[in-house]
Amino acid sequence: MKIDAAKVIVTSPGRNFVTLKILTDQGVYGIGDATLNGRELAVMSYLQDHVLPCLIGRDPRRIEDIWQFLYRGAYWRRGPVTMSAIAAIDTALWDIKAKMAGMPLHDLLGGKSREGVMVYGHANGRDIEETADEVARYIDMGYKAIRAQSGVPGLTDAYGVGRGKLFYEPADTALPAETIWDTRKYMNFAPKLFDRLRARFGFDHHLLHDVHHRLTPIEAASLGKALEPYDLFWMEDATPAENQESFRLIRQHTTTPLAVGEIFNTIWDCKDLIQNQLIDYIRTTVVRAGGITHLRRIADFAALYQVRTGCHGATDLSPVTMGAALHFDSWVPNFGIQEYMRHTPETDAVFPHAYYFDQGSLYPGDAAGHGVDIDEAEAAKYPYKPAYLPVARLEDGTMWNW
Ligand code: GCO
Ligand code: MG
Repeated sequence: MKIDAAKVIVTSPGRNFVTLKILTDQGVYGIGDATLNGRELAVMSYLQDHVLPCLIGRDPRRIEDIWQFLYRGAYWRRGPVTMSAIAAIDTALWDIKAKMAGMPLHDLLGGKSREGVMVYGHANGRDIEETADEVARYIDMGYKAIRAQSGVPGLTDAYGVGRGKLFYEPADTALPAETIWDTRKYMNFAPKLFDRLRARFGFDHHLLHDVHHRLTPIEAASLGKALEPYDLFWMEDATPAENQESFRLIRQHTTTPLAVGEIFNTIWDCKDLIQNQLIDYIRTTVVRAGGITHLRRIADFAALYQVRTGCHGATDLSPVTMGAALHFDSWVPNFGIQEYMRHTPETDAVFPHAYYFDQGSLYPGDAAGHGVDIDEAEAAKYPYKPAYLPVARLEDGTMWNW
C-alpha cells in the first residue's frame, strides 16, 4: 500500500481552516487538521513545500515510523508549526488505517472506555447577569459542565467575551486588535461572577474558568484560593507555563484544580508539570500536539500521575480535530472532559461529520475512521481571509499576554 498524493485545502467558512487530505493507491483517503490560528499559511507551506514530497510512495500503515521520520528527521524539533503539520499527517494516517480496518478509530485505539464524552460549553456575556443567563441556556440544553467568562467592569475587552454565543471567536481582524488588561480589576471581579453563579444555579453543575495566561504565579495562587468556595472543575492557564516550575507556587496555595497545555506541542512541554503533579488536567489536543500518536503518549504518561485529559476544543480546532479528539476521548482511560465550542453551520457543511451532541455529551459516531470528511466543493466557496488573534497591553502600554 502506498501514499499516492496529498493536498492541503485552505478554506474560511466563517474562520480559516487548513486541512490535509492524503490519498492512497487503494482508493482510501484520510483527513487531518493543520489549522494554526493566525499563522495558517506557515503550516500550509511547511506541509506543501517541505513534508508532502517526502510522503509520496511511503506505506501509510507505518504511522509510527512516519511520525518519527518527521519529528527526528526535521532536525529542528517541536514548535507549533512543525507539530501541527505532523499532527495533520498523523491524523490522516490513523483515519486511513481505521477505514482500512472498517472500524471507528476508537475501536482501533483499544475500544471505548465510556459511552459518551462529557463536554463543557463556553458561556460568555458582557456582565455577570448576561453570563448567568448564558449559563442557564447551557443548562437547559443538557450541559453538565460550563465554562463562564464575563466582561470585567472598567475593561472594554475581556478574554472569552465577544463575537458569538455557544462559541467565542477572537480572531476576526485583518491586523491584531489591541486590547487593554488590568489585573486588579479582574482579580476583584472574578470571584463575584462565581459567587453569583453558585447562588443562582447551586452546586450540581461543573463550572470552569479560563484565566488565559494573564496572571503571575502569586496572583494565580491568590485567585485560586479566592475561588475555592465555588468548587470549580478547573482554573485554566492561570499563568504562562513556559516555566513549568512556576505552577509549584500556585499549587502550594490552593486546592482549585489546575488545567494547562492548550498551547503545548509535545510531552516535553508538560513533563515536569505532570511528573511533579503540579496540574490536574492536561489540555493538549490532536492538532496542537502531534496527532493521535503523540497525544496518546502524553495521556499515558499523565495517567501515571492521575492527571486527566481536557482537550482544547475552541472554534479554531476544526471539526476534523474535534472528531479525532472524540475517538481519543472515548478510549483514553484517564479522560477528564472535552471542550466543545460550536462551529458555524457553514463550517459544519464544509466538514460533514459523524459526531453528535446529546444531553451534555458528544459521541464520535460509528463511521469507519474518525468520521469527519471535507466537502471540497463547499470548501472552495470560502477563500482564505487573513485574521489575527488580539494582543493585550497594560493600561500604560506595556505588552502583556493575551
Ligand atoms: C480556549 C482557548 C481559546 C484560545 C484560542 C486561540 O480555551 O478555548 O483559550 O479561546 O484563545 O483557541 O486560538
Ligand atoms: Mg483556554
